[in-house]
Amino acid sequence: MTDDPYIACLASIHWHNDDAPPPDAAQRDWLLEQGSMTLRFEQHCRKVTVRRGREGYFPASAVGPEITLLPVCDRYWLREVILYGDGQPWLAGRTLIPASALIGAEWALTTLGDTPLGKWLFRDDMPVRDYIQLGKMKSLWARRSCFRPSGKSLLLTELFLPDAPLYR
Ligand code: VNL
Repeated sequence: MTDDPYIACLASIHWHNDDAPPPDAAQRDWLLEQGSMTLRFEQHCRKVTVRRGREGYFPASAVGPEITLLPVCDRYWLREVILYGDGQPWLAGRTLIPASALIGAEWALTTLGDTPLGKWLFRDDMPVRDYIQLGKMKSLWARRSCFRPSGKSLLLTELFLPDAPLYR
């Protein structure tokens, strides 16, 4: 388990269907951001930094319900982070990718270290994003998306923490 309470919150997000109350216009603009959230955060602070939680291969049995959103595989690469804007926690992020997809360019995903994922994902142009599903953890907004770089599947979950600029 993770020792960071914000990362632990990623497991209790309630995912919305179309019937849930929508975010207000300003928050909606953040939540439906198509480009890199790291880049967007960088416009609201001097420096964005990453602190990693769990990172590594996990068996399918350890992944949780979101596994149904990804291709079947016996193990998955998991990366959990907190993203900070000028030292304030702004976002809890979780990335899940089937191990079978970590070939070719995608192998670099395992070597990101403290470099934000967006620097890799958005390096050339906009990768294909299947959908954005919104959700909430108490009063905090969350979203998740499946990206398809070179036909592979990458599930990103992002929880916007209380200090994040979208609540201002
Ligand atoms: C990371 C950075 C992940 C920014 C994110 O969402 C994010 C990361 C999953 O470095 O892992 O918005």
